[in-house]
Amino acid sequence: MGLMIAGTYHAEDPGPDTQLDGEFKRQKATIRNWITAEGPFPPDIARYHLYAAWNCPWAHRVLLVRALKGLDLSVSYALPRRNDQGWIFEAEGAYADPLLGVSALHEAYAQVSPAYTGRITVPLLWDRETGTAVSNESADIVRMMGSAFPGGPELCPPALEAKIEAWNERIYHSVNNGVYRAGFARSQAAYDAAVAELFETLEAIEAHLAGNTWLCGDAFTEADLRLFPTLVRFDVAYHYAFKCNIARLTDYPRLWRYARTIYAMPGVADTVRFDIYKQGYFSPSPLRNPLGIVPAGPRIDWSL
Ligand SMILES: N[C@@H](CCC(=O)N[C@@H](CS)C(=O)NCC(=O)O)C(=O)O
Repeated sequence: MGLMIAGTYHAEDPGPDTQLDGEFKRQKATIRNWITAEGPFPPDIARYHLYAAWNCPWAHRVLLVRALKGLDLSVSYALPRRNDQGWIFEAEGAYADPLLGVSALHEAYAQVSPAYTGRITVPLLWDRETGTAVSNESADIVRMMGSAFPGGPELCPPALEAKIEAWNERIYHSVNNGVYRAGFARSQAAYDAAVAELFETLEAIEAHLAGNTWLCGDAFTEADLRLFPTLVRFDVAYHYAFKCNIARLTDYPRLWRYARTIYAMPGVADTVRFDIYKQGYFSPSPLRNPLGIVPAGPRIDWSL
């Protein structure tokens, strides 16, 4: 992971997210404006552009909102493997940046502020009208897009907000970020704690799904949307690359059916790229995968 300091990008490992006790702590996002009718960023989808990467689970949240709401939001996809410039783009093709034509994402961040200091992350929501970024926090982007633009399922109905928040909080810590806490742990103790919490929550969700179709009862909500990117990467990436191997997703009958039900929702399968997940999570890493060899399997049938 790298870090931009006063406008200059520094490639770094372990980067700012790993503490001395070996525990991985994800830093907070730095750009947090909101799309609102009254503010400088009005709900006009044609103004906005998304910087994403297929393998990033946080960017995947935004790709899911885009798909489920049928939003006409243009996207630049970074190459799945970061290099010493972080997230990079090609000059043309599927990994080009048609908006600003940057070759590395840090160049876009430098346009937000020439002295920008912080991590260079996707997703990044861009406003072509003001030539700056709206937000680099996926949780905010999902919430603001859910309410600012019509169409698709109501992701955060006020009556369910407290339940949604409770699941979000638990799932973020132990599952979405939990897999990273396991995979990026620098000590046995940090790994043991992360992996135990992860599987405890998966077991709790498996039990919950015995009497409920969705996390918050009868309706698909933001909580389900935020769980899916981790589930869809689980068996091809986290199980092996991040040592989350107490069980596979396919070992949990209800969770596995639930994940396939989301996968079957209109537009969702188009947001998923299993081969790219493997490319990304099995990138060369001195700590985790020095030779960068990508495993061939597993073979999984996602049909319902
Ligand atoms: N808080 C951010 C986290 C995003 C994030 O950590 N993205 C990762 C990719 S999966 C990234 O861009 N990492 C690059 C880096 O840290 O250098 C969000 O949820 O939007």
